[in-house]
Amino acid sequence: MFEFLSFRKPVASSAPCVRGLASRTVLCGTIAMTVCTVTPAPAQPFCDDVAALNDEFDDTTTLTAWTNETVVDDWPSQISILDVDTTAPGALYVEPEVSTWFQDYRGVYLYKEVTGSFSVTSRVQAAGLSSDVPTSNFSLAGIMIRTPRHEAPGEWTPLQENWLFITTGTGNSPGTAQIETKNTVDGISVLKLTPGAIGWVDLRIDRTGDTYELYRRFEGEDWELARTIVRDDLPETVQVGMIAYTDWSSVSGYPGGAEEFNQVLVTSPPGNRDLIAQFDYVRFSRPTEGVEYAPTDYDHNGSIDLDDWSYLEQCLTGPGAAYTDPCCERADSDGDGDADLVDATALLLAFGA
Ligand SMILES: [Ca+2]
Ligand SMILES: [Ca+2]
Ligand SMILES: [Ca+2]
Ligand SMILES: [Ca+2]
Repeated sequence: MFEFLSFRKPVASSAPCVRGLASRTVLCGTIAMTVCTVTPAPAQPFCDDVAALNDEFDDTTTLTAWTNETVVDDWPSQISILDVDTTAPGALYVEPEVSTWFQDYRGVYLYKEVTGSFSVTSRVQAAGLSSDVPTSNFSLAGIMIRTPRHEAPGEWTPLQENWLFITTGTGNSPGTAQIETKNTVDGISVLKLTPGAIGWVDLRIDRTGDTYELYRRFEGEDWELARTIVRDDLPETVQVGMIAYTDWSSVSGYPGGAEEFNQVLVTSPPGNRDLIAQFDYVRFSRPTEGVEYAPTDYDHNGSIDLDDWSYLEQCLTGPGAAYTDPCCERADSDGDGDADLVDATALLLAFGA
């Protein structure tokens, strides 16, 4: 924590410090000094490397850290309104145009790339434009993991989509809250719908190696496993992010199938878009429980490579000198309390193995 002084005339002032900073006033003769207190966020242990991808959506500028899947490859944006900490304070707010994530169809997707095993959690609300639950079928929002793919519209080929997701909103029963999970292998989707809940719902996907566990948590309840999916075809580095889509009837009624639909923007009317999606946060972490890592997979990402050397470097203490950062327990492959040449040699031998 540190403090700084701001000087002003001794007049009443309602906001002497910039937004969010605590302040107290000290009088020095006729000069009033405002002491502004800055409390930095707690330092992130460096072993939680993916936590750097977290977004609490309380800063309008963080939107640029997310890649918009359609725009980056020159497809039409299917977004009507999108902002962070603006329409909905502390949240990412998005209203999608007519769109869907099914088979080769693509909807709104804002993602980051993540390597290795991880857990992603988001707090999501999917409402209609003027109702608690959307009234157009398959209007949902949630989190998706996808095999990276970059093709301009003219280069597009069918049956190449590989992804899985969990969403909240309404599916085949418009106006009724539902949870949807969907697994798409080479452009063929298998979906499941289960009862949902109105309002904010927590969604989570744990990726451990090739296994994906999709969870949902309703207000005041515990996490419940919605679906387990095993995919050995997804690459080590995947896209992870937020999806939103609405009004399947208008999508399916558009002539020409996915290839034609993905290249146009269907506005409403004649469409019936009916989704307001809000994301309170998206948080990432490395799995810590129930996962076995190789002794020299120091950064716990499932592979042994130069990144593990970088990890060890941050911990090197020399023989017999104990490390202090708890993250360095991982870099102590022989468990003797230090990170030294023995631990470095173990890594080199694992490279050659
Ligand atoms: Ca938030
Ligand atoms: Ca590693
Ligand atoms: Ca040692
Ligand atoms: Ca050691």
